[in-house]
Amino acid sequence: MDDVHKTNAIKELKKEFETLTEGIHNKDELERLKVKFLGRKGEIRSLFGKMKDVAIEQKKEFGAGINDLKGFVERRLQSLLDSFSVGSSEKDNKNYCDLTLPGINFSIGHQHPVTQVIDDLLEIFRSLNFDVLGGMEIEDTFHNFDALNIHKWHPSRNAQDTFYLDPEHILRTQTSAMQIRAMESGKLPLRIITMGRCYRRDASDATHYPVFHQIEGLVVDKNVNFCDLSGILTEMMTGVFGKRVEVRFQPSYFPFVEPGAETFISCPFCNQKGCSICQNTGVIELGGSGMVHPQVLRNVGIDPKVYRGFAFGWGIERIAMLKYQINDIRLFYENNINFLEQF
Ligand code: FA5
Repeated sequence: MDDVHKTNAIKELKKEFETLTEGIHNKDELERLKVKFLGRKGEIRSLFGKMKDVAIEQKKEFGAGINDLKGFVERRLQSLLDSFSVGSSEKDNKNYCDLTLPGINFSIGHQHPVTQVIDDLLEIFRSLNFDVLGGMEIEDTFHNFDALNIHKWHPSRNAQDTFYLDPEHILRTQTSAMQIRAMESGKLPLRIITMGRCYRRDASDATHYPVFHQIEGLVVDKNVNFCDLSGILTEMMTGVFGKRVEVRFQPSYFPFVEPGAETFISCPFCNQKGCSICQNTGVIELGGSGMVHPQVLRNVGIDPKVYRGFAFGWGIERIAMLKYQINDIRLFYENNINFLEQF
């Protein structure tokens, strides 16, 4: 066998193999091709059989050429096999990556509905030029009760209602304690809000929880009145609900305001026609408010003949329940991800 012939035999076999691979559509056809080329009586074996006809000095080169071809055929057959394995079983091909499969959903954290309402309120009051005060959850009885005109015998001081840390320190029951701290600062006029957690030994039910949030507002100036209070509360609720709501006052008693009022808003869901949310009353109660009691001003060294103030304190969960139409406050604290993901 001369040089030309042996080179041609290898080249032609390679060409034939390449042509045949183009017509392969499944594993069975692939298996038949494998037997034809790599089988015991296959083409490559028969090429090796021609070795005996090759001159002794060319045997090495001829053998290397067949081995190269064999390697080429094996690699090509394997890659075809891999491509047919795609979709049948991932195990067959560890490198397989099906780009058509849906991606993995990563859970993205988001804000708790109560935090969302707190952020809304912050934005509203910043736009109304209020300062925002922080606050402490552990308060002394002077700021939480005494300075707010809450007498020693008042039932809210009872250990059944308040969490005492020691006889003079408690978990604050109301953000009104911050009214005193704000006025003690001596800066007048004052225009502040403060928000945060409050604690009461209330049994939990659909509208009460032992820990809850309040927003407290306080304005102290020389010439403020109930109309200003009404205007601020109207702005606040219109901002929260995104539509005009009206504020209505009903006389009520809080030791630190005079006159004091329970505060209602027109139901933003039925425009006062009556619905299940407002229990057909057309209005919804949201918290207390009133003109700061002259004695409270005196308690912090402010002359009530010169300055007047108004204040309000509302439950934030209550606002969030209305805004998102949630009928049980406990849902906020159960940390059920399915519930929280809706907001
Ligand atoms: C007060 O706490 C007064 N400090 C409010 C105030 C401030 C009046 C300034 C006048 C001037 P009251 O106890 O009613 O008032 O609570 C106010 C709001 O806090 C309630 O309307 C309610 O929305 C919320 N709240 C009270 N207790 C709970 C509780 N256990 N769970 C959830 N929310 C509560």
